[in-house]
Amino acid sequence: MNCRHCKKTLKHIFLDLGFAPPSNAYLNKNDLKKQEIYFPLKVYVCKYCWLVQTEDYTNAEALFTSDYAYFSSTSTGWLNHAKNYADKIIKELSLDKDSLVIEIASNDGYLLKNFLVKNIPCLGIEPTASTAKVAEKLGIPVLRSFFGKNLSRQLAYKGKKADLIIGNNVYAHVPDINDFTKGLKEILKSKGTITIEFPHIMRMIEGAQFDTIYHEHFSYLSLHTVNRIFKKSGLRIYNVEELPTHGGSLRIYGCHNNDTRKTEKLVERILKEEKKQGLQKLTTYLNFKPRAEKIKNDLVEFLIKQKNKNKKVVAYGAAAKGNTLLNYAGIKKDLISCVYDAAKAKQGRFMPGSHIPILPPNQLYRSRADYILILPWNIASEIIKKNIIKKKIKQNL
Ligand code: JHZ
Repeated sequence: MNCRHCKKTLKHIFLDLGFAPPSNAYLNKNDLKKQEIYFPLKVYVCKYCWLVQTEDYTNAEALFTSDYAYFSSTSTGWLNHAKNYADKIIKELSLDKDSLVIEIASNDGYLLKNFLVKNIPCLGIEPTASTAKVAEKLGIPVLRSFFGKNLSRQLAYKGKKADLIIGNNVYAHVPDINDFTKGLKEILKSKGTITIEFPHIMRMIEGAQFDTIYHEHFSYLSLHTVNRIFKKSGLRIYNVEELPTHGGSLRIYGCHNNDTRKTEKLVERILKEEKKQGLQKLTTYLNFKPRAEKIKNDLVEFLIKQKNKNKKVVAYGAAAKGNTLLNYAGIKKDLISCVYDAAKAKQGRFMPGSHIPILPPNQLYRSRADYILILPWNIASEIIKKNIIKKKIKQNL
C-alpha cells in the first residue's frame, strides 16, 4: 500500500489490532444469526510524511451508512463545546446574514443550529441519512453527500463559496485526504477561514489511546502532517488551538496561502513540540504496540478475576472506541454482561463483534453491578456526573 498523502510505499506497522467489524456497525437481534463482516485493523506509519493510516480494506460508503448510530448531540459536553466555538468564531470573523458557513459532516445539526439562531446562512454536508434527517428537522439545509473535490466543484460552480468551513472530527475519517483538502480550497472565499478539529496523535501516543483506532478513522494526524497536506493544496495553517476533547485534539485555522493574515507563533511552537516528542522518529511509533498490549492484558486479567469472584461487571457508553477495545481484547458477554447507552439509535441493539447487548441507562439502577467500566473515557466525568453519582445507583452498588 502507498501512503494516502505522499504516495510512498508503506513499510512500517504502527499497530495491528487483528480483525474487527466496523466500530459503528451495531447489530439488530436478527443480525446475530447472520455472518458478520470483519476487516483487518492494521495501522501503518509513513516514514516520509509521518501520516499514520489504516490499511485500505474498506471504503467510506461501507462505514457511514444510512442508519449510522452516532449522534453528536448525545453529549452535553460536546454541545457546549460546539456552542462556545460558534459564539467565538461568529465574533472573530464578524459573520452575519450575508455570510455562508459550511460544515462538513454536520451530523444531527449539533453545531450549525448555533449559526441558524443568529440568522447566519449555513449548509451542512452529511452522508448519513439518520443524522441528516434530524438536522433538517431543525431547519438546517443539508446536502446528503460525502465531501471531496467533485462535490466542491459543483458547489463552487453554483456560487456556493464559504466564509467559514468547519470540519469537526471528519478530517481523520476521509480515505482520500488530499482530495478532501483540495475540495476545501475550492469552496473557500478568497478571505475565508477553515477550522478543523481532529484528535492529536501526539496525545494519542502519550496516553496510549489505542482504542481510538477504528476503520472509520483512516488517518491519525499531527500538525506537521496536516501542515504538509494543506501546503500541497495551496492552503496555509495560520493558527492552532489545543483542545481537551477526545483525549486531546487540535483545532487548526486555515486560509488561502496568499491570505494577508500572519501565521501565529503557536503554530511553530506546536510543530517544535511534536518534533521534541519524537513524532518524526520511527522508534516513537514502533514503541507503541507493547503499551497497547499491556492495557489489553491488564483489563482481561481484571475481568477474569472478577468473574472468578462472582462479581458483576457492566459497561457504560457503547462508543466506537469501546468496540475497538472489546474486540481487540476478545471480551464477550460472559465477562461484561451489558452496555448502557443514552443514544436511542443504539439501545436494543448489540455491540459489533462482542455481541454485548446495549440497554438504556435507566436500567442501570437495577443492574446491581459491582463494577461499571466506562468505555468512552473521554467523557467519563460527564457520564459520572449524569448517571453514576446518582444516589439510587450508589445504594445499589
Ligand atoms: P464518544 C466519536 O467516537 C464518534 P466514540 C466519531 N466516530 C469520532 O470520530 C470520535 O467521536 C472522535 C454515549 N453517552 O462520542 C453516547 C451516554 O450513553 O465519546 C455515545 O454512544 N451517556 C465521530 O463513539 C457514547 O456514549 C452520556 O451521558 O468512540 C460516547 O461516544 C453521554 C455523554 C454519552 O466516542
